[in-house]
Amino acid sequence: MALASRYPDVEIPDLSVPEFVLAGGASRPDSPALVDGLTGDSISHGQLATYVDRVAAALAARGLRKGDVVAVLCPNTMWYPVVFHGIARAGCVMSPINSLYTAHEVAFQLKDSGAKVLITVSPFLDRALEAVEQSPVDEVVVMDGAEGHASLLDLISSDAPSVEVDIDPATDLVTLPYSSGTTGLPKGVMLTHRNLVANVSQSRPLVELHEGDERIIAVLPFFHIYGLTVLMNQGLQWGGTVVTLPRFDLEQFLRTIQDQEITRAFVAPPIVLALAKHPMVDQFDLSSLRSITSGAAPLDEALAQAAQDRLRKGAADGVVVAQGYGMTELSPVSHTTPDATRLPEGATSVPKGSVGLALPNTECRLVDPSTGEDAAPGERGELWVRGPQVMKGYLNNEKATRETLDDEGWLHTGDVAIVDENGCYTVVDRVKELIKYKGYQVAPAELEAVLVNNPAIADAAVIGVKDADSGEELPKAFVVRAPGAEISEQEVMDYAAERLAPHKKIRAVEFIEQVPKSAAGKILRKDLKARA
Ligand code: AYL
Repeated sequence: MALASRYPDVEIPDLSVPEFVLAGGASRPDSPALVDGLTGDSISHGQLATYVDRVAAALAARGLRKGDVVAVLCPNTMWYPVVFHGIARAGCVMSPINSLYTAHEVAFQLKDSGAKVLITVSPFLDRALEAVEQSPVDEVVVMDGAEGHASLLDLISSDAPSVEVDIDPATDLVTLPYSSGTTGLPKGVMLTHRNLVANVSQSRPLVELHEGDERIIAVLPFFHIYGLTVLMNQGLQWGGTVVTLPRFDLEQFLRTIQDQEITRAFVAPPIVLALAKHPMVDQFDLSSLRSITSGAAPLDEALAQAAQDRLRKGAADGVVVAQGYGMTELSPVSHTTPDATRLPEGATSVPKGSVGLALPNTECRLVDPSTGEDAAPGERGELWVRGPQVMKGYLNNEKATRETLDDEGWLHTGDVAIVDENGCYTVVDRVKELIKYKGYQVAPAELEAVLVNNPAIADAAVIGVKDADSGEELPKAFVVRAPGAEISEQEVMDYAAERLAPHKKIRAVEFIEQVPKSAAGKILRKDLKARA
């Protein structure tokens, strides 16, 4: 039985992402669209539209055509949205790469996505070039410039004719982020123009928007779909100002909220933890904030309350600290906590531990995974989601697509949830392999594949174990030593750390005789969890 959204459906404009998003600032061309939180430099909405047109023209002049993939390896700067929309306007597909990836991880994504161009920044150039050697990329653009490479300025000052690419929003891809989904290695998630346009449109009725007066802090990375849709595209579509920070530093974050009078912060749980606990928070005036929304990993209810109480400084109202929920495969949002004035009829508040309500145009089911039947009212079940934000599928991986997205269009999230009588959902468990470390994905299968490449390791299995102090999930490896091998715990951790981005570090090791497996050879992670 499908559970309908408590909100009436919204109309989803039949537009490409750049047409839809950039229209948000069209009536205020001189107001800032983007601000560099470190320097205060800015790009106005009018400039943004011009730069996007130029980047698209320059890409087309290089021979890039509709559907070609352009990868971007770059931290958050105010130029990232220029690049993303330029790529999209040219009809190309932007594949965002995690800034912390090793050359090996970058190469995997370049190869798998079939990227033709890589856009990066000079501090990452060595790593980028090492990765490009093993890939189909034929040009590397260095945004801030480097000998022998075109720069962003070169693209923006191009005098190539503007392009009019015929984009079908319903079928043409706009972005290809990577996610491991419920099982296995990272896969390209095919998101269409319509997926992203829908997700921004669907989120709108839950926000009490202050037209022309919203400033969003963008410290979560644009290379993750959360940053791309919620921080960048939603913020720009609102006609707001998106203030970028290249990395999370608590003092910079707090100072930027204060100095730029930030109204909305979309964050992950570690930032809420800092807001609740760190002494430095009291030294800044954060009273411009209207909401802080946390997503990407579970947020402890008491922690959310503590952060809110502290920031309100005893006042009865003020900033709301609440949660949203989503998944790369959902563009990414399916649930969020509305502003207080945007609650659906009959509802008075959203409990702090809840991820909020299903967005408009979003249907949900809670299904007992063992029987495939709908869970009884008030009971837990695997969350299935259907709506216009559901991905088209995984790139070149029909099997994984079929395992995740069924014939009726339901996306099986691998998360377990409950819903209350007001339609507020709470995520209570995760039944998929995925581990979340500080909101980042860690795919056990990827770590296992790295470990078994070590000749001293005969077999390995990785699970997440909850750390009592931080509440974080830590990747733990169960390792079977090869006969006669003497590899130590530290050597196992070092071996993985050399090959993988820092958030994928193995943080605990246990040696075992044999990895428990089913008759079909599947790792019995439940048994390992019980043992840990
Ligand atoms: P991915 N509580 C518990 N688990 C969560 C939550 C939450 N609030 N949000 C995300 N997850 C987990 O693809 C869950 O297991 O996308 C889910 O399947 O990196 C997985 O993270 C998906 O990880 C927003 C906007 C949340 C974006 C997002 C999350 C995008 C993370 C809320 O407003």
